[in-house]
Amino acid sequence: MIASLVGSVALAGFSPIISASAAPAVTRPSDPVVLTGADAPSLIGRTPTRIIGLRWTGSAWQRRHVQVDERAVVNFARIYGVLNAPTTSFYGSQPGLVNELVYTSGSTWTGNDPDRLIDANDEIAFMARDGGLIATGAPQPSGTAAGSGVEVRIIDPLVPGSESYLYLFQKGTTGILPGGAGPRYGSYKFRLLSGSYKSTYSRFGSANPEDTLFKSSTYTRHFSDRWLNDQIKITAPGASGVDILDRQKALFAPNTCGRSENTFNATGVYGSAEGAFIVNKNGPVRSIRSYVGANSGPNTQRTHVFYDRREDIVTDLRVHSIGSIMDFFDYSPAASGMTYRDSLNQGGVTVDGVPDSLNTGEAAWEQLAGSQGTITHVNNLATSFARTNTHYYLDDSTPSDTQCTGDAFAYGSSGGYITSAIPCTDPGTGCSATLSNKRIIYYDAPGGDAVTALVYRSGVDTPVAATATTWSP
Ligand SMILES: [Ca+2]
Ligand SMILES: [Ca+2]
Ligand SMILES: [Ca+2]
Ligand SMILES: [Ca+2]
Repeated sequence: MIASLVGSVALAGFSPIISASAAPAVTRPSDPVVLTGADAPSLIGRTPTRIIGLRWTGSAWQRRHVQVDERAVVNFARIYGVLNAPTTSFYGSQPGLVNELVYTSGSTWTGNDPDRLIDANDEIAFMARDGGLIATGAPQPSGTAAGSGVEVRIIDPLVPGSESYLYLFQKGTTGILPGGAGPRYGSYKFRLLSGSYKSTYSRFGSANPEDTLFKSSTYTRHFSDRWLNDQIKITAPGASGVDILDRQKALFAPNTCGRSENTFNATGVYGSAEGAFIVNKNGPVRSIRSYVGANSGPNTQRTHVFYDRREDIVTDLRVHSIGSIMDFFDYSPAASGMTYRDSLNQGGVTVDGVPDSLNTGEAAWEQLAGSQGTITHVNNLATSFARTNTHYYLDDSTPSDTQCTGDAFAYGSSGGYITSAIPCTDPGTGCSATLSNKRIIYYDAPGGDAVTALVYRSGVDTPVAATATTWSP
């Protein structure tokens, strides 16, 4: 609007009364931009640790956090450190038959990407909010290699006309790089109580206690074993910072304790469990925790990606046919007083241990908000088969259902509950049906409401877009 006014005034021969304003910047404060090597072909063949990010302020270059995460298609027997694939069989499943594109690591049996340079399936990540102005006429940044520039144009399709630019360069051999990136956005400390992963991790039977922490300026998460995440503290401005989580839980059905996140870790009531880590990575833009193994689903995989204001949890079920499944967050008594709402119950109810009556059905989002902060889950369940997802909710300090794990209470317990039969999803037994859920969690200050959640929902449905082209001064 302003641009067209300026244009018409100028055309009429008058001096513009408003200076030509730049396009609005992309303002998705919580969302990342993730490019693959294939999206930025001129980065292919470069050394990951030599890639840096800069933005142009109009008068100077400023360093921004950028991260390269290598990936490769890896055989799951390799992830388990078992080399006689595909004959190895866990519960009748053969991880040696499974090959998936995963993050790689030399600190696990997954191993490093065979191609140690940036290749087509590696990812380059930074935050959308870190873009700046277009660097037209800007000089080559000091400390960077001539001819290495890549311009990434970022747009928010929900805000027509918006654009920001982030520039990627290769470090040069002389000169001092611009500064200004500030502290890393998060810190992930994988701490296995038994010692180092490759020399002490029990992949075939017993529990593997951890004291693992992710911390950013906005939230803290804690893990006590592979599948056991048991802490959420929201530390956004104004939030109380109390731990509102009992546990993220997994069950087949309420009151059915034969399988749970406890048995996924090991020594369930029917025996033991296999498990292994794909990767534990602490990075300046995002940290990544990815693992496999949930009882008779040795290829079932979960990946947490921790950004500073957002956590993505991707769960890929790979197991024989099962009757139903639940994936829900059970909050702690410290969540009392928060308002729970979801896409089917936008008015909300109070989390207080007193039962509530809610509409049921697959929830596109869920949220708890109070003085403790705001947590909004945006759900993205994808199945290759028809399903009925009724959504689970229980707020009851004296629940009649057995609390299979965690404390004795159900505070705002909520999440997906697929009540229809699930066909075999394990390629380790030759099956091809798929179930994947990408749960995107946003952590915010107190005061979130249904509008907050709807904005996040539409932002996930229409993410920021980025295009990379070569740049030179
Ligand atoms: Ca790769
Ligand atoms: Ca690579
Ligand atoms: Ca209640
Ligand atoms: Ca509980």
